[in-house]
Amino acid sequence: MTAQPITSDTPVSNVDPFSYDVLEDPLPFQAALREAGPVVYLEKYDVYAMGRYAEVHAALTDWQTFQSAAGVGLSNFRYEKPWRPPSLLLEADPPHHDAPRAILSKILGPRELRRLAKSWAADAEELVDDLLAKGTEFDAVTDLAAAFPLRIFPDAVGIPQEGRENLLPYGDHVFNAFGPPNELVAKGAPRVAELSASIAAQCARDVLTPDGFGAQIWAAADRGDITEAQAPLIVRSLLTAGVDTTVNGLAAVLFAFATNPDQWGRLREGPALSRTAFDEAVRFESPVQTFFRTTTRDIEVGGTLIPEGRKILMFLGSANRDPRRWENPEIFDLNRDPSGHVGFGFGIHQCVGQHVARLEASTILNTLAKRITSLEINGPTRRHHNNTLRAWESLPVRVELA
Ligand code: OVV
Repeated sequence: MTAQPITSDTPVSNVDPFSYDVLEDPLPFQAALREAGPVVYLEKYDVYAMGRYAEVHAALTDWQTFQSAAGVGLSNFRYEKPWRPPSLLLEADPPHHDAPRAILSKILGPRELRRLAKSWAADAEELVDDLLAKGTEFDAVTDLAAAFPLRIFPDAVGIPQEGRENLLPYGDHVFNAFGPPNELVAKGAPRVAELSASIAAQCARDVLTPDGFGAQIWAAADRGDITEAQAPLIVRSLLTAGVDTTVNGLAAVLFAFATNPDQWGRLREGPALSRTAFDEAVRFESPVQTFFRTTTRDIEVGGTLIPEGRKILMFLGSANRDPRRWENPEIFDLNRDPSGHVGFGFGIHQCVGQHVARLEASTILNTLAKRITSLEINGPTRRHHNNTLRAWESLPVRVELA
């Protein structure tokens, strides 16, 4: 007998949302998911799914019913040992979640970031100058979307040079590992021990520069706000969640502009639009596509009873393109107010690094807007497949200089 939902009128899907075809283009599957109903049972994984904005938003807000502590991947920590020590933020709920969250929220907050804005702008100018000096055709992924975060973020955290090449591969594996144990996870498996050791080594107090985010986390341990055992795991969260996400967020906004030339013109008229543009791109592409939650009690959603202890797959990317919530969701539109999108999640777990991501994006966009009158795709684009991320491998572009 195949696995079944507990209520017989719950819509059932036999599609694998982590299959090659869906990862290559998730939009048709997501549209079908939203159409099928507010809650859909995914036969292949014996889990529930939500694809509409209203239910995803409500579930993310109700952390008491939809917990994170049993893991935000397919694997349920009640039955399976996590493959790495769980994140103190992502895979925890109050009260354990609160102290780590409060500390990071301050360290990564808008006030603290102000002291970085100037040097990041200078770094962006240097990067863009060097790139454009070489020519007007380049890869917007490797040459910009990856190059900029890798240039500034490891320094901002204060990690050593050694091992930085492992940041993207480690993040890629972590985001794959939230999904099912498919081929993408198997491909990453041989390097897990090595990558985990490398990342852990970069979280130690004595390797961190005195003024970075990492040292500030350790300072919180000195004050007694968190324990010394917690500090390195909180640094690990920065290194895990802060690189692949911003790289693909920047790639998303560059892709959106390259395919919507009129919008680039609007950005050039006013640099204040760069922040809206980034959030609109996060809505439009949703670099983090999905996270699971686990029910702490029986709960009825849209006529479906989800029993206690079950995994629910939240389709952030689908909610962000739900026509019930967004007018013309398939259009990247700087006239829209994208606030309320769930691309950074929502509620107590909403991305604690979102201000860092926005500053990175607005910095690089404003630098580019000064130098470039237009950009267009000028070669075959290639997606990077990941169980959680909507990612790019390559975006060949040609630009025109101002
Ligand atoms: C949001 C996020 C993604 C991946 C890892 C983590 C957080 C972490 O805290 O380790």
